[in-house]
Amino acid sequence: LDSRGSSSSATVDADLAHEDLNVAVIGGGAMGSLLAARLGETLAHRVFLVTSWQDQIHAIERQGGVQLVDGTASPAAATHTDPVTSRAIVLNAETLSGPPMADVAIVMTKSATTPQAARVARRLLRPNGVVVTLQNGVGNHQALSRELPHHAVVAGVTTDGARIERPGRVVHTGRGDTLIAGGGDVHAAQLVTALLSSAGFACKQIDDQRAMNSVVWGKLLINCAINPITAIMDVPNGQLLESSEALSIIEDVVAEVMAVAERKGIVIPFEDPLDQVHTVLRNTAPNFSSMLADVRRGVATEIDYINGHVVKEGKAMRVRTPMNASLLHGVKALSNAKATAAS
Ligand code: KPL
Repeated sequence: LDSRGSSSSATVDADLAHEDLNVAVIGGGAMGSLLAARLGETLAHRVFLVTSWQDQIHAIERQGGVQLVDGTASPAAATHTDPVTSRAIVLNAETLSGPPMADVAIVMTKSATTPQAARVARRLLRPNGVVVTLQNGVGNHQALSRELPHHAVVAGVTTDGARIERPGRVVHTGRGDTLIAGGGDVHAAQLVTALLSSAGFACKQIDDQRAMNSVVWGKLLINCAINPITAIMDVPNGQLLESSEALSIIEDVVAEVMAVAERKGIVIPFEDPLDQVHTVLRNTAPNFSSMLADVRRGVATEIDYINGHVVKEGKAMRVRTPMNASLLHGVKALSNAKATAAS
């Protein structure tokens, strides 16, 4: 565990029970909306979704909450199931006011905007509050620790899938696993694990010294193997299982990420990493990866924080990462072509 990851100076009030918490979810994309909806649906406490996406704010205010469609049973379920409206109060990230009221702030924004999200978290969190990152990419828990040195920081990863059907409505497209590591504050990690478990996520806490980097690199491996290929092929996750070319690229990507992680002394938290990628592809088969969604919307992707990070670390460690480099360049070229076509 690196030094920043374990630098939280606050410990969580041991009397806090997850049922009594006020929870702020920062970031109104698919996974942020899913968390707010699931937490608001099952728990008695107050859930706030903090976003600057105006259409999302208006839709949630109009509906009185986030609409949630459970499509986890089968792709067909997503089209036949009526949405439930889950209690969640929407807050505009740009006009926050009032005293700090959150006990837990879960950051769900893109990695590129973590510093801004951290400032929102600082504005919302009570003195003993906990900040959690369940974002894709590497370096988020360090960035949060820098901005929030007096709060406990918990890092986690999730392989659940979600997609925004329209502003204010999210589809839970696939069940996965959520791993939580406290980086020195075991009680904070316990609280977050209890919170997410009670909202129906298959959540497990891991506590060994290297846990934080381990869970983050585990998710990094999955994102490296799935996101850029789905973005380039323009297909839902499950379709990669039907393509021998995609499966062979995935094998190379996984081998490269494993080699870099090994050289860095990071233990990937899966018995069989390649099999884990296949499991995530099966569990989130109808899902459009976040990177494909970004490419389609013409917004910046997280490629620099995913395959780009592995390429950078590989160079520093003298480990070759040609497949990750190809995917990095492929996605960048795709985004540039989209930008040129739009201008
Ligand atoms: O994290 C994801 C993403 O799309 O960013 C996966 C797990 C691949 C689900 O789509």
